[in-house]
Amino acid sequence: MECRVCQSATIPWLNLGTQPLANGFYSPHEKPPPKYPLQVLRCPKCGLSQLSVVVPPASLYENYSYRSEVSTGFQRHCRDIGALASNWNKSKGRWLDIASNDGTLINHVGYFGFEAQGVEPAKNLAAYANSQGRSTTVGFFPAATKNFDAGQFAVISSVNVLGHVADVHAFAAEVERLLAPDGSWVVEVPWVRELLDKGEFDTIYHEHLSYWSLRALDTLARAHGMCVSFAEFHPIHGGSLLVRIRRGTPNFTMWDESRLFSQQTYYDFQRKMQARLSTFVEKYNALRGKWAGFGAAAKGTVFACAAGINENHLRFVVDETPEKQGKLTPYGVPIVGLNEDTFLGITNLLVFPWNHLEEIKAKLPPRLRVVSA
Ligand code: DWN
Ligand code: ZN
Repeated sequence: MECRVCQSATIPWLNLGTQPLANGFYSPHEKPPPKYPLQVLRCPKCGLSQLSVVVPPASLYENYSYRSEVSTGFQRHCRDIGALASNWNKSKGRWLDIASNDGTLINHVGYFGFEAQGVEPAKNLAAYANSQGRSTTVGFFPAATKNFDAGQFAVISSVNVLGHVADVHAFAAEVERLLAPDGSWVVEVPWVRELLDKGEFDTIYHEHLSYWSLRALDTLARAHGMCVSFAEFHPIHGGSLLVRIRRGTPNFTMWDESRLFSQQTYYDFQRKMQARLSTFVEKYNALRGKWAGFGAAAKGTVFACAAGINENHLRFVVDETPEKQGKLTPYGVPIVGLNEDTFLGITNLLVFPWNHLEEIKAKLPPRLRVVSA
């Protein structure tokens, strides 16, 4: 299979067998969701990793249960993005957020004087965003913006989106068409170097088609007359690259990503993944009492399936997202909301979204024994 960015031949490095869709929550009267193969390949030239199979996007995103505004950490992060772009595009103007979810980012950048709008494929989320006054067009980018005038946006953002896209060249070409001559494309992606260093195997699932290096982002930008001109590291989602892409060839020195090109890095990853799983199993077996989970996160599905967790191990999983409550996780555990009685009778709690651990801990009764995935 060819690299979707630079067309080099790829090398397989991880096989996670068959897995359910990570956000495949289902009602108690429905059948459990189907499983698809989950195999990862790497590009020896640009450092991108990608999945071997693309699940049709309509089945993943037309109704989507993940809501950005549930995390206050993400809300703060939106302000940081707004402040950065405000500095780059001092005369402000129009801002397009691609895959804008519930409109959390467009809501925040509005405070910086931008006239912001979103485009979002999930009908449920777009309807919610519009009901909150966050102007949102329903549809997949790039098809949904084909009738938009060229060159009209001072800023285009795609925060945690590019990893979900199969045809990244069609995506970049449409960004370039819509961007004002001195406009900025703000891209945020989880950084594959962090994924490998920290053994974040649970961020690998069917929605995430690509795992980006800085070099791969720059290669994509250059294929469309643009280039990376700024990059910053953010701890969000396990360690992300926040990048500014614009036209021309500004002076930017690439970061060190040499270990992406060594096979040893990929062997080491397997060891880190096994170590995380066995640490959990040891803690689970050592702590007596009743267990529940917190966070019906996509990454929680991958972790639970790899660890063999099911309804015999966890009474329920708590999640504050209204769309997820009342359903079952793809690994068969009921999802409940959070109130003062939620943890009655529970002694141990497995927090799946380790990326929000501190925010979640602050909401828990101090008597609970908390284990992070
Ligand atoms: O790329 C993606 C990222 C942005 O988000 C998507 N493919 C899907 C999703 O991944 P995830 O589901 O692993 O994301 P989170 O943000 O780690 O999920 C956290 C879950 O925990 C959400 O369901 C919300 C929930 N939560 C909660 O109920 N109370 C989270 C916090 C912080 C809370 O206080
Ligand atoms: Zn490549």
